[in-house]
Amino acid sequence: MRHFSDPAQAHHAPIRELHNGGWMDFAESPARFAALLDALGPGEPARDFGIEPILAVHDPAYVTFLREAHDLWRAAGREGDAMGYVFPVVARRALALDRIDAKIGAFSMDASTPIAAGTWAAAYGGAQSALTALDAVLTGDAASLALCRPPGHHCGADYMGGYCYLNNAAIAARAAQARGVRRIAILDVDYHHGNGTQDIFYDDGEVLFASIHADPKTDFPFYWGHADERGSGQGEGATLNLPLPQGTDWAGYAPALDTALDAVRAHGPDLLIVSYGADTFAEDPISHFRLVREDYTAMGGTIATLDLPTLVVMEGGYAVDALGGNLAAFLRGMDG
Ligand code: SP5
Ligand code: ZN
Repeated sequence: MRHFSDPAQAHHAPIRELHNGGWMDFAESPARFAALLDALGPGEPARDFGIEPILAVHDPAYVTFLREAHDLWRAAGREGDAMGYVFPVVARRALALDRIDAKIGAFSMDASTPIAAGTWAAAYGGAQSALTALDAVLTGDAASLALCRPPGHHCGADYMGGYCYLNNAAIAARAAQARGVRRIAILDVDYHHGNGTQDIFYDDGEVLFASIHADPKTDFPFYWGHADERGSGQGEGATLNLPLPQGTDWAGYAPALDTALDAVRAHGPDLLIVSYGADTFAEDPISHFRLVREDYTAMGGTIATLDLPTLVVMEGGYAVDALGGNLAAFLRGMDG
């Protein structure tokens, strides 16, 4: 299948993230993007569909914040990457405060999503990659791939988190709906629960969100992704969470994938969007599943049995040396 990306995606380069009370090197590194291009070739450039499809998902005040945050940080006399350290808890008043630290806290959920000089341009380019790959599917390709980086599935309509700033899968889903493809399934196979995507579509009965991920009792993002979260209102039953324990291998994973695919079939979508993360890999440095290379081919092959027009959007995967090979193995399965 064809793949799409934007060169700006290489220039988002935060230095470090806060984790378990200490600093670690930022795991979502530019080297990931280089590894994907190395393995798959340069692919095709993203076209620019403008800001409107981004604003169909994200709050305008949040988008303005993302664009300005690094400049505001520098204007406050700070060095390095913009990063929050105070976060409003649920039910605090929404206050439109000016201090950069107050803004960051209000628009984010964690301290592992720094804003560097190139962050906005990279996130914007990634979203355009998703929109360009979507266009390929809507104009006749059976499947296409957006090499998004930074990833998207942890950020919601008005917050960033988990290395994510713009929700590429959600932006593509809303853009497809604007073009008349109303019924959509998003299948999220990243190691982490896609809390942002879930939040965006929680009340929406047209978009199924089905996710297989590490149990949030033990893993990020902790507060979402539990099995009893099933959607609300019109969206009740259109969210499916399949948490699995640390240590899960393909024997444990495959039945959950079958359950997710049954839900996709029952939903009857006209488009499938796969949020693909390779951080389920046994050697991933920040994750704890035990999938191996050949399992990704099996995963892709199983998903292909749905026989739906499919957009694959890149999410996580931090074993950089294996990342391109793992994605290529998945695509081999998808392509049959
Ligand atoms: C898109 C995506 O995969 N985002 C993941 C964000 C996870 N952030 C918190 C990671 C916790 C990592 N545990 C690290 C152990 C390092 N020894
Ligand atoms: Zn992940």
